[in-house]
Amino acid sequence: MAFTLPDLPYAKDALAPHISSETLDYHHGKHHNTYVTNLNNLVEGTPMADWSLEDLITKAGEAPADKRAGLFNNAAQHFNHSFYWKSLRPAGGSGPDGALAGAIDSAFGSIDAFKEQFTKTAVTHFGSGWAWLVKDAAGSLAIVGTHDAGCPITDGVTPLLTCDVWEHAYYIDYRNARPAYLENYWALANWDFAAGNFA
Ligand code: MN3
Repeated sequence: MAFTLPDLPYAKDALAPHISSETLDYHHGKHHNTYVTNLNNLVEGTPMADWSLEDLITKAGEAPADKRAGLFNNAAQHFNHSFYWKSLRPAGGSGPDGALAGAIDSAFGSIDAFKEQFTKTAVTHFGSGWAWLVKDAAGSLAIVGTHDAGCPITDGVTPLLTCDVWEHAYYIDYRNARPAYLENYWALANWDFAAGNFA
């Protein structure tokens, strides 16, 4: 079964002015779509066409050697971007509350301290990659950065929220100013999505 590009869970102009519809045209319509197309081309006509997306990411090492890197990169980027679209929602929603807010307080001290630490991870990440809030098997929260297509499910942790820090995520709106993109990210962070993943 072929993989498909998921629709954005909001209108293309719904994240403006923080993230423009032009950015989403390129980021969702071109970048993410290309990962899906590449992934389908790599698995077509092979036994891996029956693998789940999660298996393609966590068991890419079992694929033929000449396909491993391409499979991992395109499968993980499909997962990461699908997760990123859901990590965002139009501005104006509520902050974290309930059990997730309590877990953030105990892991980082406060919501503001969490945001500061996540922002630092995202802004100082060298080159292309992702910043994530994750939960480990014991239920503890942590902030991790992954390089390029890196995806935290390969480390057995549960992602709760992510921010794409590849330049294509912010260059149209913010040029080289990754810190400005991160400031605006907090207006869009989807805490309901994070809470659902935490539960
Ligand atoms: Mn991206």
